[in-house]
Amino acid sequence: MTKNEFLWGGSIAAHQCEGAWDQDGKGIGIMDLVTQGTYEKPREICKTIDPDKLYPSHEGIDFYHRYKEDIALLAEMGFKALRISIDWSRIYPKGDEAEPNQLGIQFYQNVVDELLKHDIEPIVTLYHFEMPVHLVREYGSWVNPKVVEFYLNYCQTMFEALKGKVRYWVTFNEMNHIDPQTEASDIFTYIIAGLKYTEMENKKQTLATISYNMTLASVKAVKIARTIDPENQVGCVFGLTPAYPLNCDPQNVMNSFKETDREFYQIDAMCMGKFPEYKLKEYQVQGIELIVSEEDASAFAEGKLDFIGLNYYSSSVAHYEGDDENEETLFGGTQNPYLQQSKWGWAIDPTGLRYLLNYIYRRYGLPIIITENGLGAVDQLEADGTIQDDYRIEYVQKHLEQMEKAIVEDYVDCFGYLMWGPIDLVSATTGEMKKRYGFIYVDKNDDQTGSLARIKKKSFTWYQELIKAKSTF
Ligand code: BGP
Repeated sequence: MTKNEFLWGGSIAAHQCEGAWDQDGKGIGIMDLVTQGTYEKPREICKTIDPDKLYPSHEGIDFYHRYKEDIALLAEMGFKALRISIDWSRIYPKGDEAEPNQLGIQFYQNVVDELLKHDIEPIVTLYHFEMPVHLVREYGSWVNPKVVEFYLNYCQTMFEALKGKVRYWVTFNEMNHIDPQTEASDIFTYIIAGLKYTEMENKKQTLATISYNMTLASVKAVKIARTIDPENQVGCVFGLTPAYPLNCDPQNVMNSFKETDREFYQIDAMCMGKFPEYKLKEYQVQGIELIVSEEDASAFAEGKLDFIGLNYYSSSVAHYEGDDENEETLFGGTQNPYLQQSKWGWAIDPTGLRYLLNYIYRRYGLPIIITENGLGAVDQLEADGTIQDDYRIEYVQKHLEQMEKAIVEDYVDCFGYLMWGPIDLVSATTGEMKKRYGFIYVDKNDDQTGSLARIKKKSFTWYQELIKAKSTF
């Protein structure tokens, strides 16, 4: 990669693509216990593996064995960067071992070497819903500060193992869905911390503690990364949704601000050098106990992020006076009449991307990389072997137009665009293969049949040409 070259590329996550869930010493990760679901039927979170049920992470798209072929295809598209995640349970199968699993380390070294061979910058996420189940069962997950220590030990192992090869690190993916102020669905608290919301005792206290410990773990990881290699650039990825007001009723505008803003307190903590006072006061009033020790305070001061990763898929409509706040929906709620939705009910809103890029940049002044964006859609494999995914091209194109406006007209420092799931993979929220994002089709169906063959979609060539045409803004 030449300096200042815009990082065109994509993002994938270990549990959604690797498969090989029990090979080469890997332990059981939290997502290995989650079944196949659909839009209508939520994924089931099991205590043990039931041989009669389907668990999509077990095979994924078999990236574990096919990474060379897959990376070659991404290189053919001209990718400048690929964001991967490391599955913690491959490195420390139970999470609390004294020594790491060398085969797990070797796999990621191989993947990173393969990327570098093709001149693709690896961007490595250390925690993308992949936590050893043992840490949840034995230690109670992130509620326990010991888990912070295990996480830091794991991070240190990977910083050392990939030193000099990986420059961009991401401490966590989307921890922002953890917020004690909101009701959560089981799948969201589970994917982040391995715990079901409905089974949590003292929900607010538990969520606040988990969130605090993860935030603290992130700032401490930043410091370790820099100590090991001052060249390391460390970010954290947040999945953000602007919540628009239903109308200009000032109360609704205020609701909109609050709903959008409530996902920012962890970013404040990671970028402003201290855990925000407003959050601590909020906790105090609610009887939530949280003590920021002196040691924690210096960790926040010393572990500020180098960049912010933004996952953006859609906007929403904020709760308004008189609506039913308790309505149980996954990204549902009130639909915006100005926007169309994907088949999975996600509002398609390119302008929301420009809005967020501006909001984040003006608040923190840090470089931003779009770490996820894309359209989950049903693709049709035609008889002639082609996939005409014009809807995907249109989606990405429109979002890129807004990104360009943010960079060129609003002067936002955005240094890359990583499309989510450039090769079809398992959906995180529903577990489906049918919900496809890729430029590359994977022949695999929800009943786990299929040859796993990779087929280029129409969007493959489109993205390839786009990358060729534009190396900076
Ligand atoms: C993000 C996650 C990804 C990815 C994406 C799309 O929140 O970071 O892992 O899955 O959402 O969601 P889904 O796969 O459910 O369509």
